[in-house]
Amino acid sequence: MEAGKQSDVVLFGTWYSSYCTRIILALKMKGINFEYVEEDLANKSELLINFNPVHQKVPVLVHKGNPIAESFVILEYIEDHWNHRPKILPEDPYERSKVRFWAQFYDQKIILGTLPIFKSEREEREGACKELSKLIRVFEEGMKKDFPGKFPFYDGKNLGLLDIVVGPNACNYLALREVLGDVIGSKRNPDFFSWVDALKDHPLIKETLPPHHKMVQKLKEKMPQKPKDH
Ligand SMILES: N[C@@H](CCC(=O)N[C@@H](CS)C(=O)NCC(=O)O)C(=O)O
Repeated sequence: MEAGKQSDVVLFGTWYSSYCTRIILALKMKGINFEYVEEDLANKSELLINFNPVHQKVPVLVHKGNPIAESFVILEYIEDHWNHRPKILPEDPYERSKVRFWAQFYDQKIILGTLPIFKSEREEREGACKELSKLIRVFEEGMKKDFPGKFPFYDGKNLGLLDIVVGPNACNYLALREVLGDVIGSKRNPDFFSWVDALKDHPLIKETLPPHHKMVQKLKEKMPQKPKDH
């Protein structure tokens, strides 16, 4: 942050991180003005490390000088603090618990389940794709059971916690396909991807997601480098 340029709400983020896009979506949805500080993760700022000494990761939201780390914690803080604006979570405690459960499943199982696809090749990659597709199927079935008649439950207007958690990550699936081929998509998981396609058309998501070509470039850079032949 530059001296003399202080806002009540400051987000430290990295443009290609879907964890950070979640926070931008929630702030925009609630109409909260904020200052954005772009972090270079290869050369993190001292401010970021001071604000998030435990994980040293983005996103970090600083509100009136108080740092908040971890995207779920930040989303819940935004919901608690600016509680009069459009709601991210349902009112009913049991409904809230189900939303939180599936949001965590998405982070802990599906996002992590994508990593082996990057790291593997040929048959091994095909196996990793099948495993990911199975996890997405568990998610699809769970959502149908827990939110009967509502999945894909995005109502075309308001985004809820699950849209905010899943959208910024899953909406990049076309970039992933451009880099790795037909690894994920509606052929294997039609319900999930029809929801993701609807989310991709939401105006707030459209204006907030990084451009497709930049995402493709970033994914290519993130691919493990093969050793060169001598
Ligand atoms: N569990 C964290 C994950 C955040 C995360 O993995 N951030 C990545 C960018 S996508 C990061 O800052 N990585 C830097 C590092 O690992 O050193 C959250 O939900 O906020």
